[in-house]
Amino acid sequence: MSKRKAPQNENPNQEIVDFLVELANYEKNVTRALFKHNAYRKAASVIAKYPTKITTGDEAKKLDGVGDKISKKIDEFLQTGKLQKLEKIRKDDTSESINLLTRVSGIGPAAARKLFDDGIKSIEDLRKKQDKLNHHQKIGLKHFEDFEKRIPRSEMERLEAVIIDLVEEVDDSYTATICGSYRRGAVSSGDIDILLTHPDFKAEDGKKPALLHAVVNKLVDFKFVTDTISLGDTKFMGVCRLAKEADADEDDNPNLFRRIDIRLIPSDQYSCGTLYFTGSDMFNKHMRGIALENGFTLNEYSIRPLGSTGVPGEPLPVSSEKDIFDIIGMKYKKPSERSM
Ligand code: 8DG
Ligand code: CA
Ligand code: CA
Repeated sequence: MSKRKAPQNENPNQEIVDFLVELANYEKNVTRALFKHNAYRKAASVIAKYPTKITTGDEAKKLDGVGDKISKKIDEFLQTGKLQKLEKIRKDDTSESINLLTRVSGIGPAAARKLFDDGIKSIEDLRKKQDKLNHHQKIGLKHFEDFEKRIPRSEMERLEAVIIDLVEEVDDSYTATICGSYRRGAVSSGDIDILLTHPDFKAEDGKKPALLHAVVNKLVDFKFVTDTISLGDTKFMGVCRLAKEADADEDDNPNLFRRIDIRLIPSDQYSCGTLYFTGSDMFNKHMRGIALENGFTLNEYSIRPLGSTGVPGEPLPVSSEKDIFDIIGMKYKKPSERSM
């Protein structure tokens, strides 16, 4: 999961959206109140889509996902131009440090709190105390500046071409799809989310790690992958970068290190997999809700009917993402229509 989110487009309520996102991050990283985190995110998401300028908290409250407390905060912000709660959070060194530490790949809210309690408050402190970090966190720190930078779509296209070529050289029966924000058409992406499948691999076969490892080895041999964070039977997490083009100038070919994840998925689960890993995660939550309302349970592996007792049945056969929308009675949405 990448940590830097794309800036939203200009919006008449951008300032409200921004303070809600800031509060959401605070609740996730510092207080670890995930319920509040989700409430702020949901409100930010509906307000981001609201077409006209909101002038009172009551007006916002009519939107699904904006409750009493958030509508009061909107009033306070509209009337005073700021928020007491945010002013306090911003002045508080604890939350500032914890927020900063969680920007390192591999450092979650719990690890950040622990490091903070050990006296680590800055990236510089981290560099001096690397023995406190695990392998993933060390790589996250090593590439901290690069991982903070989003990947322009033009570079994503070049990354995609290199990956698809190399995968094909291993075995042209593979299918590889870059999912995440890139598949949704985003102008920039935080990282590279690759899904991989092969016709010889079905869920009933159990594990086939060799299919993943052959691809990873190829990417390493080619020096496209530069670091391995972790390699399991179905998931690779690592770092990659494009080779420098001889004639390119520094600006359009900065040749930065990028986070890459590859997941190997059985071919009969590929549609549920690409649907899930294309997101957005708000869209997934929304779609899972609709599935449930219609008696189905949907996750990254399968869609299953819920019996009258609420126990999921066997996975339904699906051969495209559209099949899944059809089953739950939802109008098909192209990847570019899933960015909520
Ligand atoms: P970005 O990298 O450009 O910032 O955006 P993204 O591609 O949409 O986000 P991501 O964090 O890389 O996650 C990729 C997709 O995975 C996301 O769009 C939907 C799905 N996903 C969820 N929940 C989670 C989760 O908790 N962790 C991860 N890794 N992926 C998730 O729906
Ligand atoms: Ca990701
Ligand atoms: Ca991504």
